[in-house]
Amino acid sequence: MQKSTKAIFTTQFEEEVHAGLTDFPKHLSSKYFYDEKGDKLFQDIMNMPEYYLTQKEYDILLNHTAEISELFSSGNPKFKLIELGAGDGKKTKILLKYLSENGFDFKYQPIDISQNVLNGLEKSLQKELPNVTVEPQQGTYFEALEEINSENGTKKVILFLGSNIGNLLHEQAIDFLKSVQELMQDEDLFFIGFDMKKNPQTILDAYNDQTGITAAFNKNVLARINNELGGNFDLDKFLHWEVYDPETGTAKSYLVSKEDQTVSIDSLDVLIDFKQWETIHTEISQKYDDKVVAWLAEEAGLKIETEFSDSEKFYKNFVLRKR
Ligand code: AVI
Repeated sequence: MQKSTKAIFTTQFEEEVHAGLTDFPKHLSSKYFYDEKGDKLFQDIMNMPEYYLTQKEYDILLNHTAEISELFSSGNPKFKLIELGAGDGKKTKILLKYLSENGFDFKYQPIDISQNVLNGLEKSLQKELPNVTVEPQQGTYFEALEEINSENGTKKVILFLGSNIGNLLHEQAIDFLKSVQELMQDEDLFFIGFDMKKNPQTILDAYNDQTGITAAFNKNVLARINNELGGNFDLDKFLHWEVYDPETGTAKSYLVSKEDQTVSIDSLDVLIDFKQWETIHTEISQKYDDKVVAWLAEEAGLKIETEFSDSEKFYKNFVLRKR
């Protein structure tokens, strides 16, 4: 039985952890995977051979650099390249290098919630691509886009890479796309990555590596509860479990309790009971087909201008415009 007297939460993290672990079935949001250790684990995931997404998107950008750059500058040659959730910018640097070496008139504006991430990116760009004008902006995507919109007459090319949209349920994805669409002008472009449906085994392997990096990444939400909320989760008493439904295209991550156990979380003043084999659902990683992408775009008031893909059609980058 869950026991809690706490009703007032000081952070959203506290509130959502409480709500998720006292719900049935239990769930936690994948946005809480990311602290310094989670960021590093995600970097390691992106370097794993099984996690094809990063390499495929890298290949697309590398094989179509000139075409993509021309598209970005078509109509109005001066533009602001705005990246939502820029991370280490490894893939974006392919475009930045080409744009700067070929005299394109642009500024790069990475947006991230983490000032730490932005500082690292700015430093590496100063060293590797000193001619690129970088204007980092810390904050949520929408705050930042709103601010940029107030600079009249700046054409925006918005990048959202990595199939980050896949961590949202369709309904949330539509809301997200709509919010971006509302902040776009007619000449603006939205360049967005979608991981496509493929052999289910390939997808399962990407989220179930034998080295245990994805398991550690998934369990990092428990480590954060321990570190930040005074929890006493024993991470070894949980299994990382991945399922993929080829019909819906949804990959789901779980943490499964290996035994009956009770966990206390001091700052929430709560005891959480787990039955043996009880689950915590932690993440969805949605895979798409052309029809679903077209539907999402339509629902959000966007139209597909063009698309780029790798030779196996594992992954696609779509260019969207306001309808
Ligand atoms: C960030 N996001 C798109 C990744 C994904 O593929 O869902 C996070 C991830 N989870 C497990 N591996 C990678």
